[in-house]
Amino acid sequence: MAGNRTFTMIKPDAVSAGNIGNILAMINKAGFKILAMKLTKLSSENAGKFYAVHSSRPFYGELCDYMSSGPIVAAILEKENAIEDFRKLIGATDPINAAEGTIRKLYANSIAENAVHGSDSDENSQMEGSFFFSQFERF
Ligand code: IDP
Ligand code: MG
Repeated sequence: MAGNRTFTMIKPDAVSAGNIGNILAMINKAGFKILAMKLTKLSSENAGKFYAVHSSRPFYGELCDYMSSGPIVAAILEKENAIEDFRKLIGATDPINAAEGTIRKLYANSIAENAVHGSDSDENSQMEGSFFFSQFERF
């Protein structure tokens, strides 16, 4: 249903630090239901496609290298007001500016290695979910 789904990734820094379980627990505790989930890895080509919207930004190369540097967890989440509520749960892009108790405040290393992704709109959530999951992999 429109407005009730978002797409997330637990990024390579958080996976390698052993924080998959902690982050999923926070996601569950905040009331999100997991509709699809997998441990996977982006090739640098696919990282480039996923983040094509940022291709003109100065950090694009660094972002693609980082996002393809190790395994990630990709997931589709469901909750009322999912996009906005999930952005609140993860906190600001730069952990220095993230509110206390948010995922990024607790687990992000830096503005670049910031532990999690969260979609910023219904349209992007649809596109991002479809990037990783076929209709047969969603519940
Ligand atoms: P968001 O993830 O909070 O939506 P965006 O501005 O969409 O932030 O940026 C996408 C991702 O690019 C960020 O999550 C972060 O990993 C990376 N990024 C954003 N700004 C910078 C920067 O100034 N330097 C390095 N990496 C950045
Ligand atoms: Mg964004």
